[in-house]
Amino acid sequence: MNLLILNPNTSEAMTASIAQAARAVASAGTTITAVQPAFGPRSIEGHYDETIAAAGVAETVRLHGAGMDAVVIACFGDPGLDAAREALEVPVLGVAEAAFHAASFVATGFSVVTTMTRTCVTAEHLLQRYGLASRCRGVHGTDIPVLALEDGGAACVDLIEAAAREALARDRSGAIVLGCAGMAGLCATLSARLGVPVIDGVAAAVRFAEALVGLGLRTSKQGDYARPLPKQYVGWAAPLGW
Ligand code: 2AL
Repeated sequence: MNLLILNPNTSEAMTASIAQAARAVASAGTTITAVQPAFGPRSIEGHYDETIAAAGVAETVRLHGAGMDAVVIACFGDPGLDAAREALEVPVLGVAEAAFHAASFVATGFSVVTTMTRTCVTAEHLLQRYGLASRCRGVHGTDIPVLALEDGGAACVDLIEAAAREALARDRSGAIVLGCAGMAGLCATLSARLGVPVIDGVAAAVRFAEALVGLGLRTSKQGDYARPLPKQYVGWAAPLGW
């Protein structure tokens, strides 16, 4: 199957590390294409960044969605997820959504360890939206900037490990969700060090996407995920209208 991994930020280095993590877990028959928007913030660390990035996601699925069997939006705020589902018929998964579900399969309660503390509220809002807030026992910022995770983030691993240990104890959690797609390459190291399930949403989303395609499931076109209504878009967004 053809799987599009869409990094909503515009860091080429992060797109490359996300693609590497995705290919490491993908099944033999899965071809990964990793892309990023042509415009938008280098990293997504707040509501403003996320709003601009969501428009980049919308444009990128229009440009690269054809011929794909599934799409993964690889930023922990899942920007543009519902818009991408409207625009496409194939399954579209967000990495936060995938990670929360994976964690719920292996622990009664999990903690999220993320980047900037200001992004914690984004994860909390998503947990509410996905109906999984009762399974999350805490969302913790490390104040590691997203771009510090470029090139694998090896320098950050000790900080993330320390935050995860504190979260496991304080929250009485059984698993850790990594709260940034840029942490994907650290999952194996942190799993080995922490001795509990550590969930990287990129890996979880790749495997869930394969499962959905294997089940023959597609995005419902009944109701709100129907194609966007045709209308004129103006200004720089003119090519994005249907
Ligand atoms: C993210 C992410 O996954 N990519 C990005 O640019 N920002 N999320 C986060 N919590 O920092």
